[in-house]
Amino acid sequence: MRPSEPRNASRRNVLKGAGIAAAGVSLLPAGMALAQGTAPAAAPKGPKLLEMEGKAKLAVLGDKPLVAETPAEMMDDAVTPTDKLFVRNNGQVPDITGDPKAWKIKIDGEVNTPLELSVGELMSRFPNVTYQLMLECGGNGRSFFTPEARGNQWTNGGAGCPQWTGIRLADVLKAAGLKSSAIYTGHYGSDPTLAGETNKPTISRGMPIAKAMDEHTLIAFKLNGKDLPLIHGAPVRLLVPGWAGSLSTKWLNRIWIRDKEHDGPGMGGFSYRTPKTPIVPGSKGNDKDMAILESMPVRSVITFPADGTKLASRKIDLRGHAWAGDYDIKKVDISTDYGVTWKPAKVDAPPNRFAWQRFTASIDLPTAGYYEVWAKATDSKGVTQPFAAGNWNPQGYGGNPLNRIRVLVES
Ligand SMILES: Nc1nc2c(c(=O)[nH]1)N[C@H]1C(S)=C(S)[C@@H](COP(=O)(O)O)O[C@H]1N2
Ligand SMILES: [Mo]
Repeated sequence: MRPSEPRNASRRNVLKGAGIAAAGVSLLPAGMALAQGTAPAAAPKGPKLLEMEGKAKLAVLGDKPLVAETPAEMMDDAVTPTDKLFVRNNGQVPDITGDPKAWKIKIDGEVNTPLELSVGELMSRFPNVTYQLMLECGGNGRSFFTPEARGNQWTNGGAGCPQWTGIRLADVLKAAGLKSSAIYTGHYGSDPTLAGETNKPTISRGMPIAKAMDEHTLIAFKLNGKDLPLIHGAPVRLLVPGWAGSLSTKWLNRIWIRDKEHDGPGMGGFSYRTPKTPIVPGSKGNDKDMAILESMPVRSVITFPADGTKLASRKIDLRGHAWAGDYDIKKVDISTDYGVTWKPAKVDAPPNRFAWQRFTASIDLPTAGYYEVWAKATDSKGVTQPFAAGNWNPQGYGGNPLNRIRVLVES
């Protein structure tokens, strides 16, 4: 099996921004030959860039529905700025007007006291908390699968770690009183489907009660200290850090407490599920052999320098972020010789659980010329990133090969 090349790398070359130019470096030519032993990247075509008020020029992966990822070099901020946070819609953006504080959400099903609370009541009745929390699309890394898996071809940019303010879902569930029959949640938002239907959910996922009761699982109304923008789920959304982003329902209007695993759209078939027994890549698979994807896998992204950078010096002050679903990062190792030797990067502690961790490394390349820099993170359970996306599945979940960038040292 060949290692996964930096996918869409030539595509990303188009994105080099002012930061790179300011550092006195320019770009490798688009379509530059890759090092011996690696396969050429996908056809070099520039990405469509997002043009939306309040959003940076993210790479558009689809426009109906709108899906846009954050290029690796735009993931460099310690706290993801709102304009750089990726966007993933499954349907249309709802038309929401009126006082956001009057917006209501319903908690019903296996509870002693079904609740219908306005956002204003939620804010005043329960403690408001702020954490820096990962939001990561379940399909992040999908483009690294061979053969291509069905869905948006995310590289590593379906992820971000901004600051979220909200109330704990646990507090609301305690107020409603969970019955002993409560085992799972089912989430509903107000977005019309792509076809424009408003009488059925676009997507409706859920989680085991234990995850719902985690103190970091929020009903969020602020993003980086400001009211949630409409595109990110205003007036309120769920934020279920560490698990597939699809659980973090935007435009939230109902949480249904179930006495069995939830069965809304996005819970069955090959959606957000990975094979219990590895299947032949490219095969149809059997949806009876699939298990729900819960915690997201360990991942690292080099955010500086950008892939394809020409460097004036052999010294690189490398930076990146690593994260691992429910777990912390134990170490990140860096290789500049295709994985023959590895050196540990410095890894910072997270500001709180479920936040990404900064890694830095001072690299001294032995000569001028072409190098790849590889990063490989290991989580607190000792699970590390593979060399190639493994456990292939039809819809491409769990693709987390080590991260690779290419640099050319000119002197
Ligand atoms: N109501 C609703 N909530 C939703 C979605 C959606 O299509 N509708 N997409 C989900 C998916 S798949 C992801 S990855 C995250 C993305 O959140 P963002 O667009 O704020 O980055 O929202 C989730 N919440
Ligand atoms: Mo997603």
